[in-house]
Amino acid sequence: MLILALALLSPALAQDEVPAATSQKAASKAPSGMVWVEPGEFTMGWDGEEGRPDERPAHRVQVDGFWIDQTEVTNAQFARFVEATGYRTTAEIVPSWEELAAQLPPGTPEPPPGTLVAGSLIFAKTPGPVDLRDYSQWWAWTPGADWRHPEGPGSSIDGMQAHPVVHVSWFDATAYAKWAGKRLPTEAEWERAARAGADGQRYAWGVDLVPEGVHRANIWQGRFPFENALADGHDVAAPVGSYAPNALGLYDMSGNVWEWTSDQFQPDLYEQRVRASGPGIVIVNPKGPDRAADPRNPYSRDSYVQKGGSFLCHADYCSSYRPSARMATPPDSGMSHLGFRCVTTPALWKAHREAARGKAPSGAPGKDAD
Ligand SMILES: [Ca+2]
Ligand SMILES: [Ca+2]
Repeated sequence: MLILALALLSPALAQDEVPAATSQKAASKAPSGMVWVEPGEFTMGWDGEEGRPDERPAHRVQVDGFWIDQTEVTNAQFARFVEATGYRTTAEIVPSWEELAAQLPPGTPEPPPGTLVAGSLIFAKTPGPVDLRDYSQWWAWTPGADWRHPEGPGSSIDGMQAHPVVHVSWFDATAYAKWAGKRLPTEAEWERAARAGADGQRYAWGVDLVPEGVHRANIWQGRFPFENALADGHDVAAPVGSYAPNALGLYDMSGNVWEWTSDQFQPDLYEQRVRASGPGIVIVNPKGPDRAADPRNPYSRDSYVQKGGSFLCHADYCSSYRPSARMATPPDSGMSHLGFRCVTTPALWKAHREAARGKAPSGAPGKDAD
């Protein structure tokens, strides 16, 4: 089901240079709604008991400083982008057979003309217990579902301006980020921001899932995927910022909706890294590989990492609200529990502001971003 969409070429991400500004200066000049993450080291991945093979081994990573959105991108924010640009999301465009075939086993017969339709995947509770290995039982391909119609035709985002935008593909998220003078975070940047200095801990806030009885994330309680006990107060996505932030002031880095990153997924990536660099070596500004090797999507060249888990994550099922947990889907995937947030750097932000003012690009003499 996750491969029902476009297999377009990946647009190149904006490349920015290591910021020359000091951390203090950068922190004091944060773009609206963003916070500064200091350059530094952290432990990426997790060797603890809940850790899945693709989270191992934990290894030391260093990333440059960057700003990151405090919240997931909201419907209101995404609407401004669409109004300004006329952008149409992947879920609103009928996929072509050529694009779809590239993600399917060779020899898959072409469907009859007119049967490919625009749409997205919507979560639907099952009537009762199901085999949790078969996620097709709780995901429904829904023609007409898109970011403005999150539950399909007839639904709307009226009154949901502060909810995270969903049904956005990686292409959509990347396009929004570029328009906003930002980019998607690398997986390393995202995980460093989520951990917020709490190095080597199971959760962004410590070692207990519900410390002192206070829910710190919008996830799933009860029996997945048919009975949600709602102990955290929300059945599906909540307005951004409904739960306490982490130590950096970032909301919903755990739960609510999954968040796209700029990195391609390979399940043994961390083993490869450590093998290539040697044990004990700090890996600087890692980025994903050039192409994915995703067992969930074996015919797709591209599959991008998502982080943070969602309102569907359950302690017995995936526990993906841990900062080290990894998920991935092809870049054309839209789902009702998948959104994003952006990062930017002093260099990238300065270039954006100059472009907005119609000035010469970064590097020209006499310019001043502020
Ligand atoms: Ca919940
Ligand atoms: Ca999230």
